[in-house]
Amino acid sequence: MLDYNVRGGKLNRGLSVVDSYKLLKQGQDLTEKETFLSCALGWCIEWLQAYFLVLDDIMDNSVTRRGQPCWFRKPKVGMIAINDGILLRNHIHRILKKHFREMPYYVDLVDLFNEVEFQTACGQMIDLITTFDGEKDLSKYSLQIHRRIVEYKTAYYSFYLPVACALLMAGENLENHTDVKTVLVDMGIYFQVQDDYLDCFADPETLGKIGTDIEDFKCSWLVVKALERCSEEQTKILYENYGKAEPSNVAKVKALYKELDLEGAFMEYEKESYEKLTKLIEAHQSKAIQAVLKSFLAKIYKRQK
Ligand code: GPP
Ligand code: MG
Ligand code: MG
Ligand code: MG
Repeated sequence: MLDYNVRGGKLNRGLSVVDSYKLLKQGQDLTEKETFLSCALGWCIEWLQAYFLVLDDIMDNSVTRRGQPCWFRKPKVGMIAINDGILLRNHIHRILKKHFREMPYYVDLVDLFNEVEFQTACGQMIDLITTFDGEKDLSKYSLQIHRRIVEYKTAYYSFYLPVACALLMAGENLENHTDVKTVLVDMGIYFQVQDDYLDCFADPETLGKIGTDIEDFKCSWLVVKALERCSEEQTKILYENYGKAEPSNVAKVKALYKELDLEGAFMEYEKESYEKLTKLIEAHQSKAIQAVLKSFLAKIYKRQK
């Protein structure tokens, strides 16, 4: 179960703990213990990610993940996957206790993981209740709602958490770094817009997962942009076909996305986001923190998977 679900990802989040910690140490070599501890924290985030993905794939009725069937789709697994998700989660705190209990920042670390998990579950809740089957209504979808969902379901655990872990290891008080959090949350929103875009436009072979956002009636960045650009006639097509599982309905939505040049809209958004984030980063007073944020942005800019 661990080999199947924890491995096989890009390790962006986990490696960012190690990379960020190195940059915060400004070129000093890490001791063996520091390397080990930053790796251990990186793996805690990868286990957190595995836990979220195992459960998210059940909730989103997904088919594949990281180039293989979703864990719950394995004939011998099914809904046992829910308990596996819980076990993955429990191990985070076992790893923290085993390696960090003597550290002065242990309580802050435990609190950080708990808070971020809570924020993610809240984001997942809004994601799920806006798509609730009984009240499918596209007119309630807007950029504000999209932003609220993705800030909570993605940005905190994917972007703020790795850097916050590195800051705690470096002896920093997180309350003094709310400006760093703001930039990372914006970066996380950009990352989830990419995820929404790739869900429809990437090759599933490269992406490692088959998109389900159209079928699932998700408040995706694409559908929000489409609604902004649609004529009356096109709006009708969208209302009639969005959120249905039949391939012919999905194909009509995809054809409409092409007609509306959402690929172009995304390219433009990507360029603007990159410029905006770069400016925000360069305004930060600390060069070490600038380097941390820039290296994270470089990892995701124009990603294909
Ligand atoms: C990504 O949404 C968000 C998560 C994986 C958080 C899940 C949170 C839980 C509390 C279970 P997504 O559904 O767009 O991701 P993907 O496209 O990878 O399925
Ligand atoms: Mg999903
Ligand atoms: Mg989801
Ligand atoms: Mg997605």
